[in-house]
Amino acid sequence: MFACRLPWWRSSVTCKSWQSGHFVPWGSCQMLAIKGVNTTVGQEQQAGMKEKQMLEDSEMHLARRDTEALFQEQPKTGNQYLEDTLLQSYLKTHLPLKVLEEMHQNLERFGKRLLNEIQPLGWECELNPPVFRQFDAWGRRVDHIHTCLAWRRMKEISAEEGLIAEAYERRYSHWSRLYQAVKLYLFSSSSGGFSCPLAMTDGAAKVIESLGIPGSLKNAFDRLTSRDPEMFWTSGQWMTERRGGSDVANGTETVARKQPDGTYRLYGFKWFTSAADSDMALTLARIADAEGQCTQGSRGLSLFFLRVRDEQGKLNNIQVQRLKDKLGTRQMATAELWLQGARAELISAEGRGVAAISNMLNITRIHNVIGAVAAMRRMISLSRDYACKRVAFGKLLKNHPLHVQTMARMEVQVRGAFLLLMDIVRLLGLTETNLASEQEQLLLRLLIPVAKLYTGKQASAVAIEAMESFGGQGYMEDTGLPVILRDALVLSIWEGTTNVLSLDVLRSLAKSQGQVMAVFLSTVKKKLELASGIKELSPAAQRAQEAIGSLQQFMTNMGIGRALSMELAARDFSYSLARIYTGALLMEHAARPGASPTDTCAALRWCHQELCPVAAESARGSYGDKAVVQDSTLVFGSSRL
Ligand code: UCC
Repeated sequence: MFACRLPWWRSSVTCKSWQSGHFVPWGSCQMLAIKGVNTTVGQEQQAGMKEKQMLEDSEMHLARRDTEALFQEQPKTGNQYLEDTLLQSYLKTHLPLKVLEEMHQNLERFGKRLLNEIQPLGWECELNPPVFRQFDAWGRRVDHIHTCLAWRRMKEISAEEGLIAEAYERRYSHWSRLYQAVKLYLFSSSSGGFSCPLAMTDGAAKVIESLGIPGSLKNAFDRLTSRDPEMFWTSGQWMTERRGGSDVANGTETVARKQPDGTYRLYGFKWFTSAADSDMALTLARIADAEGQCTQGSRGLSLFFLRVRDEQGKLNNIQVQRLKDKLGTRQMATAELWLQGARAELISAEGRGVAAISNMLNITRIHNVIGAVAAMRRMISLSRDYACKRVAFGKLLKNHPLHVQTMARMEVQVRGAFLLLMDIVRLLGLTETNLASEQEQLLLRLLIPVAKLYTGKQASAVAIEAMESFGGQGYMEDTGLPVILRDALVLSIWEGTTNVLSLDVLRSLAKSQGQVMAVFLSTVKKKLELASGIKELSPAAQRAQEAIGSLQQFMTNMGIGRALSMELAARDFSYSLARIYTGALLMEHAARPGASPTDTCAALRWCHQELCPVAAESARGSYGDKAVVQDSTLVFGSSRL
């Protein structure tokens, strides 16, 4: 019965007990022999029923016990704040001591709360996605979006932790924004998708604040920025209509009709409304004149505020058509909504809707960067822990240099992205407290789309790479790893795709008549000056200097006027800005007093990559007329041209 047959693929370790249906490792067969259990066919025929049963019982027992011994260790993280040495070194370098001490205490506490309370809730949100019920049992239309308890608890926790409030109370002056961003960064990958409504809530608060908090919006502002869970509201950002999400100027069909009391009623179809369970929303619509005519294009768009439900919970003349069936962010309800006379308030100047909502977009894009850095950090932390536990080919993964090399490459990426994020929220904080120079404001305008587009791509690449570092386990749903990947994949899509954001980079150049580039170059050069004087960093500084030279040469050759070529170069141009600026930040961090050799190593490695791809591609003729024809032929074949 126990004749050990070694499967051909595992000749040295395992054997199979086919009769029992259990997979018995090789060691178990030997143990049976040692115990004196008779396992030959002849002897077994003489055994009574009782003995046979005993034998089967012991086989079951051993099979299970030995299989259990084969279980792999689960990767875990501890207090995320305490484990994040780069975050801590950044705060230590930049914050005034008193602010640092207060923040440190609070972040340590928050790190514990994330581990013990918030992470399990986040997983609950993943397991219990929102459910849409259109009709009640009696056929009445209810359009109810049911969210789970954990999701609603996330909303309360967000208020308690001041995840929005912190940025608007400004108790740490310009450092408040950075502090809020750090908390959101720690919260993001445990939040079960709640980071999304928080992004839009922050964006809405920013828009209202930038309008001077008009009396009619005071209540909304107070609620969006409240620490009281009973008071706290979240907001949606309803921009995308059925003709698409990028070309807002031409795709928006929603019409606003003015009412005798000065309010408006909105009629239209919003095709992609995230966090549809939110309390309020900001949305774009075209105001119809007395004849019912609307101005088309961007100049016809105005910005509106609306409540989603009234005090009794009744929808504001809104019908939910359905929930979106998304690849990721499934914890969060994204809906298609019919606006059928939704009561709304005009909050921008007529025809200035896009300019007004761009305040919101810039904030949600920063949140996107936060989400990207957080996803990368979480994947790498889990992968690092796994590498210290998992044995393969006779040793821990951490003792396989090739495995560690792959992880180190990811680590360089997340370090760069993290410093870019910190620099942006530092600039935002200065701007919001009127401490930013004009140059710093221009730099912020340029860096937001650059960081959003670049870190979105990094997050996808790092999440996939990190998933691979777990082998097959990384692909298993119940490890929680695929969720992180799925949720990261949206980061390069929503809030503007990579190409749309590249065009926004060009928009910032055009609007400032090139001033943003002058500020960019002078800022980078200043950061490099420090690094150039440090021997270990000088090769990186040298490469960055060369990249700046190439970038300037490219811009001279191209000239701002050559619109088509510049548009073709927009993506590579934006990547060049991201790589050069991030390289400068890594060098700056490595040049500070008390920097470690690891900081230097990260800066050097970052600068080993092609820092100015736009110059390299330009030299290859990638932006000329010939390239345009070649691109088309490659994609569509000559017959379709
Ligand atoms: O809503 C969505 C999903 C929600 C979920 C979000 C959660 C994220 C959280 C992550 C956490 C993990 S998705 C929908 C997202 N949709 C977009 O992002 C739209 C993408 N499209 C664009 O960005 C386009 O480029 C548009 C809409 C901005 C283009 O509109 P226009 O009207 O054609 O553009 P114009 O004419 O160039 O700009 C109109 C005005 C100009 O100002 P003036 O008139 O003074 O010159 C621009 O300078 O708007 C100004 N403007 C800006 N200002 C445009 N963009 C900006 C900007 N980014 N910053 C400052």
